[in-house]
Amino acid sequence: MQRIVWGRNTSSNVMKVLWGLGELGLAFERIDVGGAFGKTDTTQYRAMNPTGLVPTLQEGDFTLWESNVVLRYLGQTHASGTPLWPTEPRLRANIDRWMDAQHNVLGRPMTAVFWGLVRTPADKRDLKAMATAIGEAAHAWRMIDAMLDRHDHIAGADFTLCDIPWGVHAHRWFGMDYHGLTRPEMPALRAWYDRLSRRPAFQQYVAATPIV
Ligand SMILES: N[C@@H](CCC(=O)N[C@@H](CS)C(=O)NCC(=O)O)C(=O)O
Repeated sequence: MQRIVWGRNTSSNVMKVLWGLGELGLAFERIDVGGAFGKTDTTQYRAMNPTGLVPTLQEGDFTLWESNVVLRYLGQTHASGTPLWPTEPRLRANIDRWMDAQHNVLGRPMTAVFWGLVRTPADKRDLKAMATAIGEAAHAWRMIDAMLDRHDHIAGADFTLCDIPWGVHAHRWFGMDYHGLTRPEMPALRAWYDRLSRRPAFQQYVAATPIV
């Protein structure tokens, strides 16, 4: 079955799907759309994904978008009942909530930090808004640091689907020093990030792409 990921590889939401596919050892083709590549406002793309955002996954005649939903779908179809995506309802719900929290708690401030530091020239930055966003992002990361103080991964001892969305953003959080980000120390978070950095699929689909 042909599997296609539509989306530029510099997008955090595309990276989640690529990393997930890599963890599962699933073959796919990727087509650059979005950002400078454009092509997301075409009739053909909007028919697949009416949001006009990336990523979009195509598997044969099935189409899916929303990165965390795509991860759950891949977990369900290729890793159900494994530590990555267990079937026991409470274990799964725990993983699920951390995936939602990435979008709902970290998403907005992290986007503001990233756009402010990486995609806005230094003389055009709104420093007050940046400081607020960094504080809010740090609050979200502290939550994760507290989990990682208790176990090696966010939901428990094992690497699970919820480590992927947070891990993509951890790469930016720890990689934005170059752009002038100063962060509060969070040793457990840093140790987890170092563990993720040893995973081949993370290296290939997240770490190898410049933060731009
Ligand atoms: N909730 C969506 C958000 C998707 C999203 O915001 N994608 C961004 C890139 S990270 C996008 O499409 N930006 C416009 C573009 O790249 O052209 C998801 O998780 O897939």
